Amino acid sequence: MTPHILVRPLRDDVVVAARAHGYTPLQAHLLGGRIHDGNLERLPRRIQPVGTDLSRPDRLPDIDAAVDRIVYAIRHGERCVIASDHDCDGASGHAIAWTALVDLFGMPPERVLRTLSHKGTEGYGLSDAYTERLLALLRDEPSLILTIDQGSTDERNIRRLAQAGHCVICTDHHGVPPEGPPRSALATVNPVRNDSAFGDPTIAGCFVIWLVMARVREVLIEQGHLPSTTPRLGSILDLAAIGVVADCVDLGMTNNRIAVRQGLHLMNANPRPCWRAMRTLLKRSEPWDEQAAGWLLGPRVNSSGRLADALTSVAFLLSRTDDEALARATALNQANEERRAIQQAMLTVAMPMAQAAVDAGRYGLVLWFPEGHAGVHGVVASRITEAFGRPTICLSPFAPNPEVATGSIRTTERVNVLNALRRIAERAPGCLKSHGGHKGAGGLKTAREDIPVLADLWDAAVRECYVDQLPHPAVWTDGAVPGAMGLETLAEIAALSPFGRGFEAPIFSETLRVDRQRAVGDGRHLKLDLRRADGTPVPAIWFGAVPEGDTSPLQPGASYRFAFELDANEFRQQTSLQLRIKTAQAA
Ligand SMILES: [Mn+2]
Repeated sequence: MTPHILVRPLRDDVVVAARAHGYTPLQAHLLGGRIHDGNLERLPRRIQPVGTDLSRPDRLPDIDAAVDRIVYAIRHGERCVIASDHDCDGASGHAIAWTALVDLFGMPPERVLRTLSHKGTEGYGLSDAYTERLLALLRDEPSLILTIDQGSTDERNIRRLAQAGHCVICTDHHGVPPEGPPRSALATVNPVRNDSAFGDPTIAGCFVIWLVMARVREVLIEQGHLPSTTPRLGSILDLAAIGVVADCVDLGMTNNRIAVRQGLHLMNANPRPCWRAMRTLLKRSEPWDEQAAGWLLGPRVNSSGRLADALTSVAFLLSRTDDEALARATALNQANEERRAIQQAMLTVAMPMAQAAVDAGRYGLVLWFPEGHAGVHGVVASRITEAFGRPTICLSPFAPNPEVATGSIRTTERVNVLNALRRIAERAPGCLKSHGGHKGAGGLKTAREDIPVLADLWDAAVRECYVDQLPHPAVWTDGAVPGAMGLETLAEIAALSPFGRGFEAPIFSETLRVDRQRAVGDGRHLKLDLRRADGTPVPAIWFGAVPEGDTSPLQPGASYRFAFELDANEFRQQTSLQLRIKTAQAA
């Protein structure tokens, strides 16, 4: 399906305010498409916030109880157990907790146990299997268990841990069930709780634990347990930046922008061994930016958790020496290659399945892969969602019990995953064995025999959000580039970074004439000489333009409406601007 090229609505009041604040016409145009409220007096501080703009951590629900208990454990030499999710956000949060407890607060490393749920064999959260592993591991001594990026929906297993004498503190950012946060946890620090006064429900799981540890440091200093010279938590924000970027949280929000900006700054200015090693391995000469963190680091840190035990990811982040870091980076890189191969194989099967479901009139897609790999579900679901513009659930057998299907969910702008799942749970109690997630993504388990029921209910839940419109893939753009295009255009754009979900990287759309085209690489990519309406020539590259076994979709001399990003092209030590084409339509 060729995506529709759409133009973002522009808020004129934002454009005017941005010009008054000294932004260039291009920058004001971009801000006008990205800021949706009238809070404009402190516009520059919204775009480039500083540390003092962070929301106050003491407004997070239960944070005082959590901090007091962690401080008590540190001061009394209790054993602490980190119990984190296995994705990049979980691994980042895990590394933050460990670094804070051991490196900053001086806990003996042997008193901090590192555990992560195993995606393939234990599933998400404090599952039965993961809880049994914890109970066996901790049998010899009651411990303080800190969940990271998980736990809000796991009352049943938290109660088992508490009954065995352990104290559980949940730190999380996932949805809380209607009956409230887990009662058996001593504290549930979660910004999405109904009673949260924090004011920002969009922060990542790694950032929740970062805020908790920032408060723990303050209290330890107040109590005289630590010197006031103890490094601030800001010194380890690099570990949060990667979790924040990889979790695709809203980058229009101040807290997330601070984490990413300051974290990236640390990754470049004072890189720890892991960042240096990955740059060496990937032969990357440019500094880390949010795109590289999202596309290069995120998937690699995620890769070990997708296919095996995510401890390698945490060990990579915590590497003390360059040699250690390089060995772990190499292992992650290899896991990422394997993940890509599995993903490619699954996509080859998934695309025709999705097409068939679309042809059958489905708005919401449920795809079942009897041979599928749960480790790459999420990525496949997001590719399908993007390609067909329809919210998608990818399911495959749950390894410990193949009668159960486990799935990942991705969605479009219109459909809130958590709301849709709640509606399904209401209409067919028992259809969902477990479910969780947030607005933009989620996961579930269902009995294999219930998949057809789930498929109908998911389609119905999606359809309710599309009563006035047929779902279709779309590329949202900023319209035509205002004024000339040059290398300085790139600098103007970069000054507004970080970009990501909620504050999208600019994509423009213009009608351009094709002067010349030539296939490059394996013949699927096109190098183009295009011409703007005012006659200016612009070079362009279009990766994957030519479908396999087909010819170019473009005719020389004809004009098309292109959607494109602006990119710097380095050739023979000369840098020039080129367009990176995303899609084209007849003009
Ligand atoms: Mn998360």
